[in-house]
Amino acid sequence: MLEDWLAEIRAAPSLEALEAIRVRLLGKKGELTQRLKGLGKLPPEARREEGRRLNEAKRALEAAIESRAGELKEEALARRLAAEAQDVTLPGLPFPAGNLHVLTQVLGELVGIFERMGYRAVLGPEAEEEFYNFDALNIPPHHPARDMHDTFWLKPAEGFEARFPRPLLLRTHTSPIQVRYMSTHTPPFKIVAPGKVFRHEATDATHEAMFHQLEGLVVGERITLADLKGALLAMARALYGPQARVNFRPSYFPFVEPGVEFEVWWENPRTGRGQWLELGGAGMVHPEVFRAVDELREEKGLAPLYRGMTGFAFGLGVERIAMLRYQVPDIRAFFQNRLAFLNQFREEV
Ligand code: FA5
Repeated sequence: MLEDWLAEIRAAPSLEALEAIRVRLLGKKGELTQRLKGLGKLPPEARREEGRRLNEAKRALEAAIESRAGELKEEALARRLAAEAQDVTLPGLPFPAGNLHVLTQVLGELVGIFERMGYRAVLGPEAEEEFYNFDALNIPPHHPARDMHDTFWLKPAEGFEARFPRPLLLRTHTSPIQVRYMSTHTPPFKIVAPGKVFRHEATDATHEAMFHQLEGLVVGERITLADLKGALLAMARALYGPQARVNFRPSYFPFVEPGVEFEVWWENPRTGRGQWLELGGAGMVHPEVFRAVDELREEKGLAPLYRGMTGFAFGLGVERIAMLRYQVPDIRAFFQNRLAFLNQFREEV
């Protein structure tokens, strides 16, 4: 009898089944409990013998139930752990690697070319004061040159007017950096300044309301137009190879005298055909700009150093270079953020 019960306990398939067996055998009305209760009806000698046997059986059953319960609990835990396990060996989701925008790449290349010629790269603010963008560059109010730069004016948020006493605008060119740099630095020096510029213009295939320029400024003694041409020719050769040529056409910018527009002879390696590519404006720094800089320096308590200085400056459109190099027919493609377009210009890594 005991062996059958023990076998039944060892085979109990679940904790519930085990509990049912325990109640059936050891519960208040359980089979073994009944027999223990029945001991009193036996004669004394048989009672002792039977009592010992039944109590042993009871202990054996309790031990077996406890042991089986332990087994079942362990099995249940193992099953739960298996079911809830995370497979950390699954391969991760591929994360697309980004890359620099094509215009950032071209600007970086241009800056690198000039850095190798000893220029220092500097930056200026995109939200600029009217004074630096226009007045100090010899473009007084009502000067027609202001119309040519259709300007985005910034209005201070309500309550912040006192923080911005002077009118702010989105710079229409990188030339204000010339004035900012000279007002705090001592010549001679050579700098380039890359960055975004903004014009409130109707857009078309070659004009955007936001585009990029690279400004250059060299100031020292006896700087000439020939130095300017030499610098631009070195840049053109670095960009387009030793055959590159640079051409100057007379032009007008209030902050240079004489002023030129310069073009670079560019041979399309795919078609083998060449063409003049108009890149930007340039010239010798106007004495009025040096005068404005010295005035500003005196206001800041710095020595006026620029009277009688010579220097050249240039400012070129970066999109033009990228459009020709990569045969991009519409400047607006650069800023539409379509990956199919941008992914064509992945850098080699
Ligand atoms: C200027 O902005 C002068 N600051 C350049 C300069 C600097 C002259 C230093 C003398 C000395 P301009 O407005 O021409 O000049 O613009 C320069 C170049 O920017 C143009 O030749 C052209 O390549 C590019 N550009 C001008 N407007 C746009 C536009 N809306 N979209 C794209 N590129 C433009």
